[in-house]
Amino acid sequence: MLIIPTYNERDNVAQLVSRIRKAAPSESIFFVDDNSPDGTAEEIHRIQQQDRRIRLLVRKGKLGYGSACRQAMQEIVSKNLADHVIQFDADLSHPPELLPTMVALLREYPVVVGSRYVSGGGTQNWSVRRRWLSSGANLYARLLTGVPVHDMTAGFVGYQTSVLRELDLQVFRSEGYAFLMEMKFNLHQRAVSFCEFPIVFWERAGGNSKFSRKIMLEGARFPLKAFWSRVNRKRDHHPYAGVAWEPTAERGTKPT
Ligand SMILES: Nc1nc2c(ncn2[C@@H]2O[C@H](COP(=O)(O)OP(=O)(O)OP(=O)(O)O)[C@@H](O)[C@H]2O)c(=O)[nH]1
Ligand SMILES: [Mg+2]
Repeated sequence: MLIIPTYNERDNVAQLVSRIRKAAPSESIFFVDDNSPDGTAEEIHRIQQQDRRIRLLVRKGKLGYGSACRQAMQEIVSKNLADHVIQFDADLSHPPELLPTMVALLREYPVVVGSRYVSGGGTQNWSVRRRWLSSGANLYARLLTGVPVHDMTAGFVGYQTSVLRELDLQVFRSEGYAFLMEMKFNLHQRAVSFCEFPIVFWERAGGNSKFSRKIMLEGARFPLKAFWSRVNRKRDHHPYAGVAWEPTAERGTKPT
């Protein structure tokens, strides 16, 4: 099942669904729309009349990308709706033509990442500045989080549902693309392994980006928080961790 969060994507959804259907006719789609003022939900509702495999959840207002993905994941897990879950953007940046590859890899691997930063992957219609910024941000995220994934902010990601069941999604807080790092970090902490395959990411053709200063700051802060939690984890697993050490007159040595 695909999870596609939408906010003001009315002009993209028809083409998106048509390309998805050509590549993956039987894959269910779960749209989560935050009551887009441009009428995205009405457009999805119209498409739904001809496509029974489309689910639509309309929320009260703009609650964020991260929370949209989490809510859909929680529903899929709790109602056992599918054995795999694939996150996908509505702006045609991710190639629907690679869905069969994603689904095939998910039969073998618990988490599959459509990656711009492995051999054969890349970006189209991005300025040199944006390319540098994105690869710099990825390197920063990879080093601080310690997650061995080349594309830490990849949003075309598939999970076996059993893996999502292990996560406590309610404690996740990220709203923007930091959510993508938060997922990968938490899975890595649980020793889940990743498979990356190359994709070419297309700059959105229509509609507007929801990228904001707040989302950027959250994205810059998350790797720092992850690094701090790694340091604490290491300290907690230190042999002396949790052992109160009071030197005594007889035995002034550290406990062993
Ligand atoms: N439900 C919901 N969806 C959202 C929200 N913000 C973004 N989205 C959707 O999440 C996906 C990714 O958002 P984009 O605006 O493309 O963000 P981005 O890919 O980081 O930015 P660009 O590269 O400029 O496109 C798109 O399908 C959006 O419509 C939100 O607050 N709520
Ligand atoms: Mg986008």
